[in-house]
Amino acid sequence: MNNPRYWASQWYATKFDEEPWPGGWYWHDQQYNWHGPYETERDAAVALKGHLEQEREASDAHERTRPQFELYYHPLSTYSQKVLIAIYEKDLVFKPHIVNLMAEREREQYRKIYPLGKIPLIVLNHGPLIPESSIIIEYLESLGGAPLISANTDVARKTRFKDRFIDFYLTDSVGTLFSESRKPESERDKRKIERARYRSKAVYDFLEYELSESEWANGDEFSLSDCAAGAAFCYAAKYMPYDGYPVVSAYAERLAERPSIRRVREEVEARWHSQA
Ligand SMILES: N[C@@H](CCC(=O)N[C@@H](CS)C(=O)NCC(=O)O)C(=O)O
Repeated sequence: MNNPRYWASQWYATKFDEEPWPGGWYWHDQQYNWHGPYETERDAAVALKGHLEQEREASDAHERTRPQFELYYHPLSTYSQKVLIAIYEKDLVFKPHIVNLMAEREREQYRKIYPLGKIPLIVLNHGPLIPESSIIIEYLESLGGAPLISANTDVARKTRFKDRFIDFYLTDSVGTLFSESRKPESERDKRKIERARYRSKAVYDFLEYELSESEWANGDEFSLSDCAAGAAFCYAAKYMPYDGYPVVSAYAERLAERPSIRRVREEVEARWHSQA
């Protein structure tokens, strides 16, 4: 065979007999650089295969580190924590934008992106905005990683219910108790505080019963509702202790041990220290 061409993918090994190169077998890369000479066609083909594998690995590594979306959030925001827990569970890559809503200019700037000024928010590469933590997590399901919403519609409905229940009646109530606690005693709204305590207690009562035989909020699989609880329980015990709720208390400990939640709480700690 004189000077044969062997196609391997779009690149090939070929044999040159004459100058300018020493005779032997060669392969060329994407930039048309020739590599060789090799003694045999097989040696050239093996070297070419190695090169293509290296290129594929480099491209896979690049894909794995390429942000899949942008996230506007703050490490101290409970609803941001809920989404971060889901992101860490799924091991997704994102471009972070920390938004400090306490800073007026930053808040105004952020409202140009999302007029309601609420975090978290994700922005997809091709433009659309996805606000609302639960809807964001629904979207994250399409990006792969560990599923957080069951394919079984009945299980999924219960997961979504617990997510909403925890958000509306625990997270928001803990938020109220926190903001009221920062006011001087005389300015506190007693009715608001009472309602927040009543609602938080209703969530604890429900979880105390519901979790008595399961590891996570919706059975034995960690799910969307645990993302909500992992975030709510970050501050809940301080304003609404688990006294008299042994099951809730044990669940809170399991949540605290979960690597995704530990990571989120380490970021909370780091943020507090950097602000101190
Ligand atoms: N229902 C929304 C709630 C988001 C929310 O209230 N985020 C808080 C931070 S944890 C916020 O943006 N607060 C600023 C504001 O209400 O203006 C969700 O689930 O994402």
